[in-house]
Amino acid sequence: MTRNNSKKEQLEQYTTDDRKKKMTTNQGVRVYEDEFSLKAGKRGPTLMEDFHFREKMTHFDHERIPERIVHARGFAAHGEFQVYESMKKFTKADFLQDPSKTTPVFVRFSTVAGSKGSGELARDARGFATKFYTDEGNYDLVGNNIPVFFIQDAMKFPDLIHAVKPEPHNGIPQAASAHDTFWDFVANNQESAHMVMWTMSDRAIPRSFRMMEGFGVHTFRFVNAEGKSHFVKFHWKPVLGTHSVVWDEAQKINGKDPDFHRRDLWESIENGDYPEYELGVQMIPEEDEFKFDFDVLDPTKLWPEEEVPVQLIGKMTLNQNVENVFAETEQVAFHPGHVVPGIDFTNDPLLQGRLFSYTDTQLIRLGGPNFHELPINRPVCPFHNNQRDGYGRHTINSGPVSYHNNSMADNTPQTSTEEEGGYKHYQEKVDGHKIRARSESFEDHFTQATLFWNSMSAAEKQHLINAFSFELGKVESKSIQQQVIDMYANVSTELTQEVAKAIGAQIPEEKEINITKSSPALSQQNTVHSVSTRKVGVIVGEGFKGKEVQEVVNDLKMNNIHVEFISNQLGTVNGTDNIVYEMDHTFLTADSVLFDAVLVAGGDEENKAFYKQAALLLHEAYSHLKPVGALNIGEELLKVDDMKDSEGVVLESFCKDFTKQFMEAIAVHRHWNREVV
Ligand code: HDE
Repeated sequence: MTRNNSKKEQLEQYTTDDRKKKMTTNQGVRVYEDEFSLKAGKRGPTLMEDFHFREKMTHFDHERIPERIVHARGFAAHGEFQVYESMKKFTKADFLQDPSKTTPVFVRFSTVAGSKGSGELARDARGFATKFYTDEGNYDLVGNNIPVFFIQDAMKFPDLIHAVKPEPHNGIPQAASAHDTFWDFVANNQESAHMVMWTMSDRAIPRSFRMMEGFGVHTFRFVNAEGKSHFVKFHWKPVLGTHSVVWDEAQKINGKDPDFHRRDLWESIENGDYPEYELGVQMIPEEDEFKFDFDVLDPTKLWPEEEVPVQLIGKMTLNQNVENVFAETEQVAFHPGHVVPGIDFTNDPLLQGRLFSYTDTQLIRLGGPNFHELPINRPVCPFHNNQRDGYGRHTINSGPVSYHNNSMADNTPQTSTEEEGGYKHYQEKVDGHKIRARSESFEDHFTQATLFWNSMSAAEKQHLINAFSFELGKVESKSIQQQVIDMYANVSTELTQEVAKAIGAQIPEEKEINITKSSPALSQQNTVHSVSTRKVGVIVGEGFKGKEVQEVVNDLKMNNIHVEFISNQLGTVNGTDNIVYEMDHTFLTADSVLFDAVLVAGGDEENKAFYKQAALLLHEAYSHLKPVGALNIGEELLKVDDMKDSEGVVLESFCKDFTKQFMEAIAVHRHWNREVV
């Protein structure tokens, strides 16, 4: 279904439905035959004059474009944004003035390191890029799901990416940071210490694109109509909370369903479970620039929410899937330099370098300077200037004049005053020597890495220890392992000692770490918990207790929990009381890692093979700390290994209100206490 917004209306002009049409060549000539090339005799050679074959094959031969140098694996959707109340006091950006105004958006989520076909559950940062099609032109908020970055200066970006991508001599490993060159980079570029804490944390393996935060990372500026500026950091807060999977599960999902995240987004939108995110801003008045113990221009630092609160200023809803992945998701071109009046840059040296890179990369990826004319990239407001020609030009600019100043067209297209909406750069006074150097105020690489560690729950700390131990365990060089251990001795003694033990490295001398501060907002433990849109696999066999199961299933569905039935065969499975369910999966096509919870609902009492399969699913879900439940005979499966006494294990015979307790267990997401041995 196409929903109406100004961007979708614009895209409709370019959308073609080929169904029920006559086939033609690209020149519009009707095609007579599309299976056999034109030959000199039935068994003879193909003839050059076969224009249909030539055209079809040539187009096919040129179908691919270079994948993005980073963030190649991505998925996108359309939606809308609305501000809660006018932000006039802080910014003149038109789309942030009027709560009744709806601005179309297009959002692309991505992993960073992997190539286009890689698994989506890689341990990695996620891209979270939003294009707002405002009435004043496109505004792109090109962010990540982690609020800081590995490096402080764009100069180092090619080095960072070379280090994390597959090693060039053998092309291994794909979509993974667990290898020597990445960790060699980390140890020798210690500004990465803070970001690496995040990429080793649960944040790097999100449960869903719908359940991760987004961050603009850099410090931008809001500028109001009076010219007053505030430093601003942007946040996206998912309404469903921020949740992750566990590492063993992530690796298995990559095999069972490498499209897990895109499928989740696609299906949610198709089901009408529209993902929602609130836009938050942290603001610091310009005059307070030097009041903090971090430099506001340093992209390896966050602004603790307890010190600079996040104000929620609007909501984005993703409500429409793309029509065509190549035309939209692949051809969309984001750029942190696409700003509108009221939003401006700062001197963050990472941001400054990005302002160059994003147009540059589109020139090769999208084949020339006219990529702004591709339907997905076109603003919804008119655009006029004297730029002309180039590969793939669509616009037919009429008239002889393509220069400024001119008299032949009354000096049009005309520039605009600030009052008319002309973009006037913020007039910051800059005065300095030309110098290649890092500011001393950027030199503390460890304080916020420790802040992050201090803010984690016990389970999250354990995950960090495990992640470092996994990644460094895959590093072959003992020297690199030791360098990283020595580096993290500056962050946390506990972390370093545990990891050093796990990988057989030398435990470094204990350093005095005086950072005791923590920021509760950084822990996912403190996020929103909800059952809405969670997916439960319900295992049923022939003869299940119809009414009883139906009651549970209906209650789950009423709470917007998605139920999928699993059995040993597809087709229908019959319960008592004439209750019949159509199966969604067999034990072959289902896997516990694809569900948020598993429920064994009973049936097939005598079928040992059935219960063996059910037990496998259940036990794996249990080992990934998921809620598991059992009704009737299924309970036997949970009465082993002390499972029945564990958190998040719900047995019908032990509770009065099974469904209520099962849902409470689902809302918790993962029962971390089970990890404690
Ligand atoms: Fe990017 N980045 N980046 N990046 N980035 C690209 O642009 C770059 C950085 C981010 O879904 C590229 O069109 C440099 C930070 C996202 O299409 C490229 C530096 C953040 C996406 C590029 C950074 C990001 C990209 C590759 C250091 C979070 C995907 C293809 C100075 C705030 C957008 C493309 C999409 C993509 C360069 C650092 C986010 C090469 C030079 C920090 C979400 O231009």
